[in-house]
Amino acid sequence: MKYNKTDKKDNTFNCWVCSNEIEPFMSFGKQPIANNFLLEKDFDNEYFFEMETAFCPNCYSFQLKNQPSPEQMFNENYAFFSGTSKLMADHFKKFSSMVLSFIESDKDPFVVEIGSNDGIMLTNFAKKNIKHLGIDPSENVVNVSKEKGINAVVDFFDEEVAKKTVEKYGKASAFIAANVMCHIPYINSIVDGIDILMKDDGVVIFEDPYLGEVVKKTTYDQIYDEHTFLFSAHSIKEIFARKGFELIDLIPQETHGGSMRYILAKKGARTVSKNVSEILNLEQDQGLTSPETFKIFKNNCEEYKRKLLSTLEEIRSSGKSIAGYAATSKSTTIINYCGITNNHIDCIYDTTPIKQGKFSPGSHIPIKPHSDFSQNYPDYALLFGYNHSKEIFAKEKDFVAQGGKWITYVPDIKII
Ligand code: DWN
Ligand code: SAH
Ligand code: ZN
Repeated sequence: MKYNKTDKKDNTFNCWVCSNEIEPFMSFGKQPIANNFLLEKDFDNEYFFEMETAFCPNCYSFQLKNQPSPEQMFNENYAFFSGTSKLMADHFKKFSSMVLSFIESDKDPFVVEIGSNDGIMLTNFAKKNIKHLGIDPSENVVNVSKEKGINAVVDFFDEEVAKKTVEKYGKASAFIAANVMCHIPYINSIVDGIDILMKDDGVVIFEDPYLGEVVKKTTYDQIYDEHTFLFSAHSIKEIFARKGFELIDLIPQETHGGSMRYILAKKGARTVSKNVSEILNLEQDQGLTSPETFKIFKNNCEEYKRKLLSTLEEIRSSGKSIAGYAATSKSTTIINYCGITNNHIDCIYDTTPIKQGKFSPGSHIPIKPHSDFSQNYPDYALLFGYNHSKEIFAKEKDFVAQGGKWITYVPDIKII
């Protein structure tokens, strides 16, 4: 795998995409591994890194300067299981139908998904007996997908893995990914791999949290160790142009607080939707190609940090209790950047068994099973899983009925 960490004496580094020399515009301070829920005995050895963000004006990539190695983040103890959200399962069912509509004329369809996790997407292809392969380096989640009858391997996708895949299975009709492309620092090797893997008329469909939404709503919690990049249509266009791919469609998504689905094919192979030029123009208007935008973003992050902390402190000083709801990866940035501790929130309730009984990364707030929530309703619940608010509000009506209040911070800090 190609992963060359840069470590220069000044604060500059080479853009992960185009090697242009760039400098971070902001630091979120020392951050831990966002999915490293840990036991008390491991507190002293916890890994931290300085989380700094930069924008490359040459290829428009918004990126982290440093992050832990991919193996430190994605391994047999990975704590995120995609299947924890029912609405996401519905979302991926619809995603799979769209993929099929693109490859319906292919007599021998073959779908490759990277970041296939517990099989939430590929189960839709497996059920239809469509040849598929999932590639994901986190063994525990891959094992769950295999139990569902999915064909998957434990590996980090890159150019070499693409070659091995073609040797074993032949070329792919569709390369798909959700919330994983933005996790990969050696993104050029991924594009090389896609180029090797794809049939000439193949289609590339993936989605990730969208930079335009993060800037608009100041959802800086999308920035954490795993997210090397926050993409825009401009950055994806640049990243794929080197291998002759073009954007053929762009479809905004509501998932994960605002995402973008990117659809690409070899230049000239498929019709280009008018959405592409429309969204590229909107990005220009929003300033997603300009470094000035990120100076404003930095100020907005600092203001949100102050506001959230003062809201929590005000509630605590009135003697009321607060608990976190959903120990999301995103909450690691909120908690550690804002300086939220066990003095602010008593615990975080979460449905994932391997997080329960452990402590949150960095700030060491206890994680409790979701089943305990209704036994000990707090006065206020801080909604770390705001991207699942529809699903969560629907199942927590009793919390509100008995007088509980939600604290949300996207798009604004509100008590509801
Ligand atoms: O990009 C990524 C996305 C796809 O998923 C990964 N890098 C990691 C992960 O991010 P996240 O942890 O912020 O994802 P979610 O889906 O916002 O949060 C999942 C967490 O929320 C799980 O620990 C389960 C919990 N949860 C809960 O306790 N009650 C979730 C739901 C829907 C609930 O009702
Ligand atoms: N697609 C799922 C999971 C996203 S979490 C969803 O949207 O819910 C990101 C996943 O990407 C993790 O399971 C992680 O193990 C995997 N991953 C990270 N780097 C990868 C790489 N180089 N190749 C394939 N998968 C990778
Ligand atoms: Zn660049």
